[in-house]
Amino acid sequence: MTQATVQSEQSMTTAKADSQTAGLAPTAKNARDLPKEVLLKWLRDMQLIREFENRTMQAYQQAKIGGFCHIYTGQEAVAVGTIGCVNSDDPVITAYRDHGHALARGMTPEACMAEMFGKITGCAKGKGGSMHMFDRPNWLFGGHGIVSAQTPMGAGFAFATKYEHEVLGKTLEGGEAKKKVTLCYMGDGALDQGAFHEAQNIASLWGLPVIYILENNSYSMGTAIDRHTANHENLIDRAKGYGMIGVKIDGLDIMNIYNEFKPIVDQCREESRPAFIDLKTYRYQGHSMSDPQKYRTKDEVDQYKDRDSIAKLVSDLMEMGYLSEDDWKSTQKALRDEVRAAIDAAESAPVPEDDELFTDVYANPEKNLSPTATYSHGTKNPLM
Ligand SMILES: Cc1ncc(C[n+]2csc(CCOP(=O)(O)OP(=O)(O)O)c2C)c(N)n1
Ligand SMILES: [Mg+2]
Repeated sequence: MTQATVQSEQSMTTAKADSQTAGLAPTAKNARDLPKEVLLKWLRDMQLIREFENRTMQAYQQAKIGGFCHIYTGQEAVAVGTIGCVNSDDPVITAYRDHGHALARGMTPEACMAEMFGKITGCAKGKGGSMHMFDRPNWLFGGHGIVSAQTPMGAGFAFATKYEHEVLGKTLEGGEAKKKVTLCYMGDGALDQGAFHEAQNIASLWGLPVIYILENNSYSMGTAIDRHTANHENLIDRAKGYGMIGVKIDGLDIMNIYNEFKPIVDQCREESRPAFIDLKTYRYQGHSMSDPQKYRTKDEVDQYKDRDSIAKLVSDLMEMGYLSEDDWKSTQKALRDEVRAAIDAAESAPVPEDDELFTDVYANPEKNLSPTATYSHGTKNPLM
């Protein structure tokens, strides 16, 4: 396969959403009034993430995936529910536990899995791996491994979209500028990083439409939140200190997430202001694939599994008459097949050519401003 063929195939696999004809978020006030298709799509996406993550763990244990790898099971309702409240061309940025956000945003399982296998068909052509899922056509800007590094960038995206709308009157590409909201996800370990406080200050001072979504799973690696964060039960007070909207939401019930989160998205978009959401959730697996989990009990994990967000949505949809036992079985089977196909495709895809090492690594928008000014894609970086 030539490089050109690989690249055009790859952009087809990741480019599900067309930024020019962006999908709009639904408008119903209550999740129960949403069209049946929307609710079934949520269930499908959550189960896709669960299946994908279970197979990722297997592939990792078989040493088909290298590097750090963080599993999202337990937290599915957060990515699917919050992304379900925004338009498909609103920017999204997150930390390293990012497979769920990528899939919820519309990245194909093939592109996501191949990225972890280090293959050229991956969303970052195999150079990013598990922690760096990027999908420009679907407005996903990472996947970031440095705790809290994404929080100032979230403010930056909100600044850019506000500037396009209010100052330029068009996008940098010359398209229609709209009022956009940026979703910036973070873990509880990012709460006390200085970068986050600086970002909140600027976001509030300049009225930036960014929503910081704290995926509060109570642990930063092996350190429980009551051991790493002061006044952790009243985190939204911190947001108020910065003059931001601050709301605490139960993140295990996707209908509840929609009901509480959608009005905040609408307000931030309309009034161009930032928010901080303390979304309580739980991760079922260890911090990463190498975590003996001595810091929590099996009982605690089981208590959260008893409140599983997928089981809750299945039972709600059955009670509403939108889903039968047979439908659910066939959905699960179809997703198992889809993820298996993604694994097979990742396994058989080629690894990147050597010159990929120097492609898409540096950008030189301003020629002559840096010693790498003469560098162009595919050529050797003069600094190396
Ligand atoms: C600045 C920085 N310090 C330390 C680390 C090491 N580290 C990686 S993940 C992590 C825990 C972060 O936990 P949290 O933000 O709660 O996210 P979660 O893993 O729960 O999704 C730490 C300390 C890092 N990547 N970056
Ligand atoms: Mg955490």
